[in-house]
Amino acid sequence: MDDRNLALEFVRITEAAALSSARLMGRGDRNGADHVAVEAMRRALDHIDIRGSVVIGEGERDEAPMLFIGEKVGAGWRSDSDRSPRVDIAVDPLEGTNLCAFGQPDAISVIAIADDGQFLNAPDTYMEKIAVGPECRGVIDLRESWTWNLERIAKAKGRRLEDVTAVILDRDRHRELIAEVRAAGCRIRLISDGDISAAIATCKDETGIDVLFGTGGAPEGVIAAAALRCVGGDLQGRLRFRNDEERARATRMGVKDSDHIYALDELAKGNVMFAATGVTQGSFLDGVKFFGGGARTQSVVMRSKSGTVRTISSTHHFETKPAYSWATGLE
Ligand code: VTB
Repeated sequence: MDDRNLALEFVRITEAAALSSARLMGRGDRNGADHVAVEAMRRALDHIDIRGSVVIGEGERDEAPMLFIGEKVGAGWRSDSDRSPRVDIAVDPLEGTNLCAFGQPDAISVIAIADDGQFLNAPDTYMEKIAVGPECRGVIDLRESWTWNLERIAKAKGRRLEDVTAVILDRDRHRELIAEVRAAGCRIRLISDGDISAAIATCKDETGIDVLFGTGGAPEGVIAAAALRCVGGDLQGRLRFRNDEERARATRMGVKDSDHIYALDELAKGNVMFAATGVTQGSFLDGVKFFGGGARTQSVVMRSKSGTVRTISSTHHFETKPAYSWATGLE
């Protein structure tokens, strides 16, 4: 894929989804906020000259009306020429639906693109993860204890354990993990949702986050892996099933060894591209800010091939921008 030219196009997609859902920030309606993000993203995708297949999306065809796994998206499918690139698409139109619904930080809209067949077809189950920034690439190991990993991270960063900060989803299932990290003497930032943002935060010094630990969504693991491939971070993941049905679903989707530890490039291989726009104010991206007749957004777009990270601040004027009104319905 000629992802150089596509990069800016993809930012428009996450901008559209972010603008739509940001309008509903704090209204307590997570499904509503998600729904408008999905719709805007789906419409925006349809204007891009690609032949895209959704591999990570809103769920299986029977449970999601749009952006379901296997859905074909992009203008390329409607043209006779075979020129438009075939790409696989992983989306989370609103990562952190609760964060948006309650006006909490770090809700983002994300999309990741890879060549055909390069993303893990992750079933909609859980994934246990460790994610770190570039300085700790190659030092983590999910087979080892959390303490072992913390010690290696502290060493790689030339820090005392007391000065290492782990971000962990605040869930009952993490009680032992949290106790172990506390016993190791490390700092913890507990978050209510949004482990894609948290994984990316490990790659940015200003966030003060050194590592993401714990179990979140498997699809989110693949999207986070795409982002970390672009910025030179590292992530390992192991699928975790809540019941036999989830296990069976994973087998149907081609998972052979359910205990396999996926390395970064098994989750997202080859050339990948990642774009995200902030919905609510966050540690890694600013949220959408409205003004009379328009809004400002902040996005990031990055490619694994070049490693270039572009931060894009945009000012949108809804009246003069049919490109957004058709996708978002905003005026
Ligand atoms: C995470 C997080 C998401 O779901 O994947 C988490 O990144 C999974 O855990 O933002 P739970 O099922 O316990 O929520 C989210 O929080 C979205 O719900």
